[in-house]
Amino acid sequence: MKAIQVRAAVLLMAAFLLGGCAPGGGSSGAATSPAAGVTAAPATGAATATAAATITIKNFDFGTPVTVAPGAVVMVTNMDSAAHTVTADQGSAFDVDVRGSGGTATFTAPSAPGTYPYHCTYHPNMHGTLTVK
Ligand SMILES: [Cu+2]
Repeated sequence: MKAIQVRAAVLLMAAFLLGGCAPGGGSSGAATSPAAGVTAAPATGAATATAAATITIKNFDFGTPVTVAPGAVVMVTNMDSAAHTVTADQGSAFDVDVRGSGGTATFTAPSAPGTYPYHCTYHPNMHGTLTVK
């Protein structure tokens, strides 16, 4: 009886250790998809204005430059406590105000391919670039 219990415990531990190996393999898989937050994944399902890309503002920085298709919906997430804007440097290609502390906003990317520098109207030292192609 005792021996069986010990054996079961050993098997459980072995299973745990084997299971423990899985995250190691998983982490190498994760390394292949660091751009997941930025890529324009072909959206399936959820038809309602699914964002093609997300700009995440953090520490007064617009983060990784984003590339989207013409007219794509771009989501902006603001992780700072301060409010920010995503405002095209030239013309009125896009201009959204994003509340702080996890606030979000969306805007539609220009339909003309090109590189669109933008800034924050509250913090003129903040700059980013949106690429449309
Ligand atoms: Cu700002």
